[in-house]
Amino acid sequence: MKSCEVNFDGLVGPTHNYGGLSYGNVASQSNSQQSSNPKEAALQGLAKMKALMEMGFVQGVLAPQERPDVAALRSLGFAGTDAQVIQQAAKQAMPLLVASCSASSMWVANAATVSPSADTADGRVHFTAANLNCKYHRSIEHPTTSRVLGAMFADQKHFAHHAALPAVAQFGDEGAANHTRFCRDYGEAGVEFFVFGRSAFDTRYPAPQKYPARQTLEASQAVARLHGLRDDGVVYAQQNPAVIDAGVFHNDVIAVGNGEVLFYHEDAFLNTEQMLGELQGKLGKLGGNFQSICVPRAQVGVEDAVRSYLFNSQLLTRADGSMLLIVPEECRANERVWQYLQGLTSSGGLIREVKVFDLKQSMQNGGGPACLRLRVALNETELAAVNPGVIMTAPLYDTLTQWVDKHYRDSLRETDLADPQLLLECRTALDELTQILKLGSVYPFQIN
Ligand code: SUG
Repeated sequence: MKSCEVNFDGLVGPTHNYGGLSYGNVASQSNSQQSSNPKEAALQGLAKMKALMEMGFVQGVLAPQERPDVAALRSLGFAGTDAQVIQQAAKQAMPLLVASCSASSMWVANAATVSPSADTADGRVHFTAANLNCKYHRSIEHPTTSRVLGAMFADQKHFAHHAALPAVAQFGDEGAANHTRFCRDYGEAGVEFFVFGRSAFDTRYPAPQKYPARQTLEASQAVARLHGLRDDGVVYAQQNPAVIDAGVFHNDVIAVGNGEVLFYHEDAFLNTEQMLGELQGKLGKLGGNFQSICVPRAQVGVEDAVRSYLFNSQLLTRADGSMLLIVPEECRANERVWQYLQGLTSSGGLIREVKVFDLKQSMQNGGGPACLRLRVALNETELAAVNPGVIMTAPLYDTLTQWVDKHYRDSLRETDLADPQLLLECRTALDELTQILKLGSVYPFQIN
């Protein structure tokens, strides 16, 4: 049976703003308080989805969340009508209002970890929503994420959904941003590669000194157990703590994998040789031929990688088996990175083409092409079982761009977040969106 990898991209929500909420994420910190353009952000994301669809890839869309999250504010003691809750929070605790307004659910690589049916014990596709518990503004995403994923992948015969792990730092889980899968073919059993930043219970593993390591080994192991993965089909590796301290807050900022290929920076991991050997051995047992492309620090430094998001790219397999890299505009703007990419594609190696996308609105919050998509490998039967409303088509693209034009503002500053009208705009837009994407009732304002 034919299988493929579907990219479900996060649709940017109407409250996209620069809150400076993510300590350890250089872009989020340095663009804090700038004016954002939610309309442009959503259209940039949609343009990428359309381009991939037109290249022949199956493309999906994942809905944004209701913001401000009034229920989250109520749970922190603000009371009264929704408008009063927002206004009190603005007066007494602006950082909490900003967090409750974040459109961070757009970075759906952090929505969940997904294991394809060929890897799991019960032969279903497994999803574990990420608790994102390192940052308050992200920790409030998972209940709605679970409902949205449930509405997209509803058929229990094919899809199994797990609730987020316990919401404590020891089980900090950031989803697919620290997870890659290697395989010969998407429909065959593969090797799932879990990268963690620290161990919560084992002091032998080093930890970064400056910035938080968001993903723990114990969280990754729990996800592998929940999904029923075989020991032979799993490799764990530790991120180099020094690169976390240099701003690599997720592994997908320093490495990307697809098919039989890992594209990574020389400084990305600890014990790299051992890790590569294990990946080669385990994929080899499944008949695969693991290959790695290491970007030397002498050519591209970690700082250039963080600034350009070279590795936050989408590595895609084309119909002829060759590979394509989707990178953000910032890669072209960086001389060393662009030179490296020119050399890479002209060397006759696996990666033949680079395509550049303008995702500046998201990039300024530390979200590149890879952050914006959740990968789900599906066979034909499973793909047919996905809610068809969320699969991108030319008419859906047109409808969504019109929807964005109608509902989104083209400028948003921190002071605008205190305007209760923004909540009404967001709810009106999302109510329409659930009808467009045929999701049913998934948002708190639709349920309560
Ligand atoms: O969690 N930024 C996100 C970016 C997530 C990128 N995802 C991946 N690498 N997969 C984060 O740090 C910034 C929000 C703000 O500052 O307003 C933010 O949440």
